[in-house]
Amino acid sequence: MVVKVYGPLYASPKRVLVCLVEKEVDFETVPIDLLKGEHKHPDFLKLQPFGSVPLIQDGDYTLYESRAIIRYCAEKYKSQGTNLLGNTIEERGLVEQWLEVEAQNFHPPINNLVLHILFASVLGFPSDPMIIQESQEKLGKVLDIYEERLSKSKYLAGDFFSLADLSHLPFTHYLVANMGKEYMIRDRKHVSAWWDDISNRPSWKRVLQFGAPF
Ligand SMILES: N[C@@H](CCC(=O)N[C@@H](CS)C(=O)NCC(=O)O)C(=O)O
Repeated sequence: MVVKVYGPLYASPKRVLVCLVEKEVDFETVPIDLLKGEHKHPDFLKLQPFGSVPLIQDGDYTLYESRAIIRYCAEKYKSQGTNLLGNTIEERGLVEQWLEVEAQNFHPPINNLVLHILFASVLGFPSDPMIIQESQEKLGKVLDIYEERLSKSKYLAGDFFSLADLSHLPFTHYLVANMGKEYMIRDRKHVSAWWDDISNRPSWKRVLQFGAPF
């Protein structure tokens, strides 16, 4: 069965694509152009009523929310590809903990930076310097905690690569490659080594080949 992934050019769908590559799951992509408003088209809203990507279809089964999708794929395809969930209940607990940290602590400030530095002009709203400054401060504090954690273990949940690390790839890539903020990673020795490790995985290099919207 081939999994269909909608919206492959954007960051949140890339979280799903890199998971599918790690799990060695065959997939095909369905382009959705956010700039043309295709995510608000009634046909798309029937599948994803909140009108955002990613969305997957695995046979008759439809699922949205990128972190729900990666949990589903890592569990469903447990016996193939990279184990992304840890080997014990305790390891799984730590994977879940750091996935939540990514979603609740890391993502809000980095998403604000991406929106206000990279996408404000394309999306047609004014970039707000106060939001940029506050978000950068918040993200710096989160990364200080990562630095401490990564001085004790190679990856976030322990000495094994997991969904928790993978979930950071798309938005950290924007920070490093497109926003002139690479120093936020490089100024922190252990975060920097972690980033080099996870961003050099063949899975992520393959996903980058899908390109970006603009
Ligand atoms: N919490 C959602 C967020 C998805 C999201 O924000 N997707 C962006 C692309 S990266 C999008 O579709 N933006 C258009 C919109 O929400 O109107 C997830 O993780 O799947």
